[in-house]
Order: sequence, then C-alpha cells, then structure tokens
Amino acid sequence: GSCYQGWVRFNCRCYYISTKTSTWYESQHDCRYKGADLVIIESAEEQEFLNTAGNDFWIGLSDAEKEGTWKWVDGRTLNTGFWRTGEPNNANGGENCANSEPNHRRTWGWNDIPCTHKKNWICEMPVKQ
Ligand code: 2F8
Ligand code: CA
Repeated sequence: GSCYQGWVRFNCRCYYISTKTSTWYESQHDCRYKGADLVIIESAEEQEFLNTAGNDFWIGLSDAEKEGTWKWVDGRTLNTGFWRTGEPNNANGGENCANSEPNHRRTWGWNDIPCTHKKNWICEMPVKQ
C-alpha cells in the first residue's frame, strides 16, 4: 500500500498537509473532493506526527450542530481530546471549529475558533491496498 504523490504516510493512513489556508468548510470540501476528509486524531502519537506540519491546522472536529457537543467529521462524538488548557471556551459565543496549534507556541493542543478563520488544514484517508 502507498499514498498519492504529495501525501505523507503514518501507520495505515495517508495525510495531505495543505500549503494554502482556508475556512473550515472550504477545507473540508477540499478534503472530500480528494476522496478524503479532514483529519480525525485518535492518539497522542498521531497528534505528535501531525504537529510536524509546523503551522496551526484545521482538524475534522466541530460543535456547529449543537454547542458543546464536539463531533468528528465521520459523525462520532469526541470522547477525550487534546485540548489546550482552558479550551474549548467558545470565546465570544462564536467558536465552533477546532484547530490544532502545534509546539512552536511551546505547548500543542486544540483550540476552538470561528469556522470562518483561514487556516492550513490536514486531510486523511486510509492507505490504498
Ligand atoms: O485565550 C484563549 C483564546 O485566545 C484567542 O482569543 C483571544 C482565541 N481566538 C482565536 O484564535 C481566533 C480563542 O479561541 C482562545 O480561546
Ligand atoms: Ca477558543
């Protein structure tokens, strides 16, 4: 199995790290167009691998449907996450999309921000057999 050109492999998954920035919805649209979806992060190892992206990036997690109920793009509800201390806080009542802020700010973790902000994004799909 392998990944498309321009994608990187970690365990059994392929990841696309965008070079542009977009809103959360535009980012998800791009991932789906590629046959993937925004990344779902399920382990500390995966999170650490993704932090090599170097910039803040959108992850496939939002509570736009119901405030306070964080759902992955595949419909599953978030159990435990890698939120930064004090997050998610829905600042100013308008933060429904999660981005990961890696360790150039010394600590990494997730923060909820307005979905209309422009960020890099990461898509994920299984390795093709
Ligand atoms: O202090 C945490 C707080 O920092 C910013 O708001 C001032 C973040 N906003 C953006 O990044 C847009 C909040 O999401 C964050 O909770
Ligand atoms: Ca926040």
